[in-house]
Amino acid sequence: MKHFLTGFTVSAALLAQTSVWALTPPPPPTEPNPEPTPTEQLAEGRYTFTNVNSNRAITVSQASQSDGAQIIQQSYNGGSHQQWDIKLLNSGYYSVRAAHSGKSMDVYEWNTGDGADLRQWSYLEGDNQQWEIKPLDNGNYYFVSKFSGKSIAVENNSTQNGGNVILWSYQGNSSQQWKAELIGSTPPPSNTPGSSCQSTGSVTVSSTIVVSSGVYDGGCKTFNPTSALGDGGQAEGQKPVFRVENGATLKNVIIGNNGADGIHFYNGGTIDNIRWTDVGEDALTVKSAGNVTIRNIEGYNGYDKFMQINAASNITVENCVVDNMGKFLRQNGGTGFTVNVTVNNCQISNMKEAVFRTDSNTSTAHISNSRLRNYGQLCYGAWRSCTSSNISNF
Ligand code: ADA
Ligand code: CA
Ligand code: CA
Repeated sequence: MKHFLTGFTVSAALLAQTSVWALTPPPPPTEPNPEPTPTEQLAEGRYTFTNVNSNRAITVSQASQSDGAQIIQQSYNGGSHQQWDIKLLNSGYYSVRAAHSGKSMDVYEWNTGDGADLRQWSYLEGDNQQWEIKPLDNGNYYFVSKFSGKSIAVENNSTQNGGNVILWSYQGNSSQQWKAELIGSTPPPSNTPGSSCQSTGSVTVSSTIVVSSGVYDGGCKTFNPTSALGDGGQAEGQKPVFRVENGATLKNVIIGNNGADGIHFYNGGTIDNIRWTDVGEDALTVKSAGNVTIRNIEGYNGYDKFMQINAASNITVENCVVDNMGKFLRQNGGTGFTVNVTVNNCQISNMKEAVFRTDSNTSTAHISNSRLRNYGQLCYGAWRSCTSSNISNF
């Protein structure tokens, strides 16, 4: 049974009277462990919590990102919506936040009663979002809400997938006890300011600006292409706003709302402190082989690709914020040359298809120390290797 407290308030007294759970005899206490593992306060980290009665994991229903999403029990399948980051607060209680969303276990609608619903909500450090996680002699744990003193339980002692997770006075039942399994440390929040430019004025660009040596400093002006370069839509063959060649550097640039074909690289180069306010056909393209360094950038609202890679290259991306694209990086379809890309300290969200896509089985990708949200597949295609480390979801 899904709890019926949705969108309107029902008093705690009414809940207590009408809940079926109150009428169901509790299951027998768990078998005492013959050699009890000494239990201890849980260390901070990322955990799964598995119900002792049902052997199912505390899960945010359908991996929802929304406030108010149901918390239920499901067989554990490795999803980050079944993983919880716990942190000891100054109050002496823990925060308990879903790894996929960063949102908190929350006593829904500040309901003090037995049968109150447990939902996901943005973390506000409320008393209804703070928990004791108490060790038992049998090696298991139970949760106590700082707000209500009630314990986390599975409604009606359900053993089924989808069984609702609620609050109830602690009675020692196995459906109120949880196995805690540490699966890793909580990744640190990354520091991803993107570009620091505030626009200092605008420049009209009617032919591509070529940066062929040294450093071109755009002074944080907004560069607006005319229709001579393209319209920033999805037509191929538009011209770039900047062309960076032979190891030169382009820095302190805002590319305005007609993004045309962004920035092209020939024989390697560096871009630093760049913002695309509305990515055009794509944001940047590697046109010939080289080493490309990309740092302190942010880009928004590309229809298809952010980075288009049309030649063998080593690409380093450091500190980026990229939102709302088809793909973060695409090696040109059907090509077999080798691209090695490393991405560090980035925030990537709302990719319709993937973060990394290639058709080349010699190419590699790695992303580290980054935050991801709603990104489709991390690795799409034939990658020789495509790996990640220290990723958090938000
Ligand atoms: C598409 C298109 C390629 C190339 C690329 C790009 O992948 O199929 O031919 O134009 O875009 O560089 O934007
Ligand atoms: Ca294209
Ligand atoms: Ca293009």
